[in-house]
Order: sequence, then structure tokens, then C-alpha cells
Amino acid sequence: MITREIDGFPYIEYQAKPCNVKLLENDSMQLLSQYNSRRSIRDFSSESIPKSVIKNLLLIAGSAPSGANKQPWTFCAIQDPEIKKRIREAAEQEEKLSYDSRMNSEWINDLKPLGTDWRKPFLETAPWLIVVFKKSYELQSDGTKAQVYYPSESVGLACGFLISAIHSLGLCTLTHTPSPMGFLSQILMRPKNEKPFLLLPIGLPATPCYVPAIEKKSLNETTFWF
Ligand code: IYR
Repeated sequence: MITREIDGFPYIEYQAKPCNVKLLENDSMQLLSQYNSRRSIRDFSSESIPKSVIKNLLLIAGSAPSGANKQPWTFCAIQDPEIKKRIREAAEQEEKLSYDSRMNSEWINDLKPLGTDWRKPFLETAPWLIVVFKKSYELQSDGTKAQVYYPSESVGLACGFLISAIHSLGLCTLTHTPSPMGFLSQILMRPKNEKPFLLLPIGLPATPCYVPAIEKKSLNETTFWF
């Protein structure tokens, strides 16, 4: 497998996915409509999803690029109803405080078209919850610290890979950020070098499942060409 040694380190030849430039326009159009059909959903079916699928999704998330390949993430995958219940109760407690007093009126108004409130039933309905933790340093077995690089960017990328893969399978998720998220460290007993980053319920959508009729910005609004 090792095809070369460069500066004393092993290298393998990269095998790119076959790509026909003539087909790229068509292929990218198809990919665009596939990505455009993704929506954040809040009404999940309770139908179970095999653990093997979640394992593969987490391996996909872990294939994301990261600063110096440090992979500064930990995933907690939860299907235990008791733990889901504890997470829901703690999240709703924080969210109630946020909606009642921590969020300002502009924020509350911006959320109105999305129909969100402090209630988070999906934290119990969805068959799986994945909590992504960000490591701000690595704790080695002898107790010493090791550096990681660009952890926010790295973990954000892993979450992007995960969300994209969930959607590719026809499953659904919600990028949920109950705030503050410290209760997740406690319930899931994570060490002090890890901070909760994102909570993703995963499952099939309820039938029916309604989503807000909102749209993405146009390319003109987001992009400058040079
Ligand atoms: N964390 C709250 C509020 C919320 C914040 C954002 I940014 C959203 O896109 C949606 C909701 C909640 O989850 O309800």
C-alpha cells in the first residue's frame, strides 16, 4: 500500500473518484437539486434506525478534514429512552429560560417564521440523538495536554459531512443548539477538554411533516466573482 517515502514519512498514491469534465454541468445540477431538497425538520417518526447505519454515518463524519488531522471531535450516539428523556428535560429547561428571558426581541422575531419554541419533543421521538463534542485540546492517557488546531472549523466540517450523509440516505435531522449546552457534558459524562457543539436528532420524518416555506439566498446575494 505504501508507494513512496517522502521526508521519511509514508505516502500512498491518491485514487480520485472518476470524473468526466463533460458531464460535470449535468452532474452538478443533479447534486444541487439533491442538496436543495434538504430541510431541517422538527417532527420525527419514532421508527427505529439500525445502529449499523448510525455507525457508518459517524465514520463519514469522522472522514472530514481537520487541522493537522487531529480529528478533535467526540460523538455520543444515544438511543436509550431514559437518557433521551433526561436530555429533553434539561434542554427544555434551558430553552424555556432562553425564550422567556435570554433571547432579545429581534431574535424572537427572527424565529417566528420557523415556528420554534422551548418545547423539544423530537429529543424523545427521534430514534437517535447524536451529540457532537469539540475537543479544545487532547487529554492524553498520562494526563498531559496535546494541541489541536482549528477545532471549531474542523468540528463544523465533520457536522457538515454528517448532515449531508444523513440527507443522502433519505433520513432527516435538525441542527439543534440548546443554549447553554453544559447539561450535555454532565449527562453524557464528558471530560473537561470537550465542549458540546451540536445536537442532531436523526430519524425519518413524521407523516405528514410540515416545514416552513422559507428560501435560501440567491447566488447574487452571497457570491462575488473575480
Ligand atoms: N436554540 C433555540 C433557538 C433557535 C436558534 C436558532 I439560530 C435556530 O435556527 C432555531 C432555534 C431552539 O432550538 O429553539
